[in-house]
Amino acid sequence: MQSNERTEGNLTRRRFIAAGGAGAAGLAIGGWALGRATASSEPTRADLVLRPRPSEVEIGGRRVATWTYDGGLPGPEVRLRQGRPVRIRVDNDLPEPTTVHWHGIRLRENDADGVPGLTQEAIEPGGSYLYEFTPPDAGTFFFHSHAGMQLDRGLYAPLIVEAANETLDYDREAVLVLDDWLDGVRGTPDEQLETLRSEGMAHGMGSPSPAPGEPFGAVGGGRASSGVAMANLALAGGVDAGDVDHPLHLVNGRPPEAPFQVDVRRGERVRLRFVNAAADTIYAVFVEGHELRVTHADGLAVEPVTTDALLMGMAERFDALIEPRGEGGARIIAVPLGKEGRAVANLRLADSRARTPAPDAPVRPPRRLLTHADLTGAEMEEATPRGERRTIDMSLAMDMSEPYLWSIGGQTMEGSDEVQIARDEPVRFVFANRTMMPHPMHLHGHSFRPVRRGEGLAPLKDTILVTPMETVAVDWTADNPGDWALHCHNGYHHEAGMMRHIKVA
Ligand SMILES: [Cu+2]
Repeated sequence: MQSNERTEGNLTRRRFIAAGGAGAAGLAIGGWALGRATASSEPTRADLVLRPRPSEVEIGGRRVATWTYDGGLPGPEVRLRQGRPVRIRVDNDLPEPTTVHWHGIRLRENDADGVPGLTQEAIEPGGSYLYEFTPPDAGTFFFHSHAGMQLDRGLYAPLIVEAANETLDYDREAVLVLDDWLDGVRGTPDEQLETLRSEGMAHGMGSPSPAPGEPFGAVGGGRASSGVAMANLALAGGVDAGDVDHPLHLVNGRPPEAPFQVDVRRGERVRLRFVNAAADTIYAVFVEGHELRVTHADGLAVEPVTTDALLMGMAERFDALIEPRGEGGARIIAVPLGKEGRAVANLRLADSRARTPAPDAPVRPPRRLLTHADLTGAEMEEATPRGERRTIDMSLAMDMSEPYLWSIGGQTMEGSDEVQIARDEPVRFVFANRTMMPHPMHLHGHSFRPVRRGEGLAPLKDTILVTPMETVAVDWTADNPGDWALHCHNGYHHEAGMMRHIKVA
């Protein structure tokens, strides 16, 4: 089970910076003893060892059999320093092969990217693999298994890269990892996938969650983006937002009836790092009675913008500042689009006698819902490429040759062509979604910018939500040679063909 430090969760900035200087490699690991991997019996020296293994975890008082990293749910938070090399050894104690992917890290070391069959052979049961890389960017990331349906078990954890020079001013931070949960409660993810393959998507759909009262509006007050429109449709039951009916929605491994607590003081600036680690669920996330000042998307800085709620596709991350106010704290709520239930954590005010509202109490609806379309990217030092940009069709579709098969650019992963891109070539991927299902599209090793009609620099993203029947184009420059995955981050779609091999050489 989780250590006390992990459960309490809230490291103050001062504490984690101090911890950051303690490890031999400048590595701070939330809730972990430093240096545990240096015992003489270890076969390979590493700064940190992860042990994926079958575990029993407690979720709101019930014992659940699942797979975790080292017994915790989520796994141990890993904190790295920007620009500092790290060696992480993974000892596979699972009964199946596994790998670890460091999601969103634009690592130059292709063999550390963790895609089985593409960047490494999967780690066999009883085997080990040493991941060595240097995180180039600071920010909010996460790591997870990239093998089979293992992400929809408990094999995920936050990965925070601390800036070499932090410019954001805040007093305290909390990491909030969202997850949809069924493993050990309603079968296993593998059984769900089998059901989808044999019966198709009609099975297992949840009925729509209760709408938060009124439809969401746009952040700028103008025309709502397609993401806002989809969120409103999903809440009204007019569109499917997932394939699987997950019985539980968790924040940091906790259900609403035993919520994760974020302890804060009135008036301080709190940095909330949100990670959507769900396999099949898009969330609308908000803190009741508080505005969110969004500062980062997918780890990287954006022009700060104020909203009431965030639309978070699977594998997206957002950082937002809040200033706690009011009496008795507030609930942090993630409403799963098109599904029942909600995920809840508590913002708990120090020196307050009033209580936070009960997890299932009615929700005061947020108004403005922020999507990537509302963000302006911060200028990075990257050069804007000149000359022609090659456009590549990456249409998102169902492949009709089997009941549950998803394709990108007309091909499913099995036997597909490599997409060959020359080093430093400027390219545009066009994600034309020809399905009634949203797809969060993720590219490894690079970030891209969504193409905009209006002015303003789009934010850099590594994962972008493409809503039903929408077309989103993204521009990027292939400046990182290697074999990279492009895939939908719906774990079920991904496993059912929705991945391509991008070769940059
Ligand atoms: Cu998908």
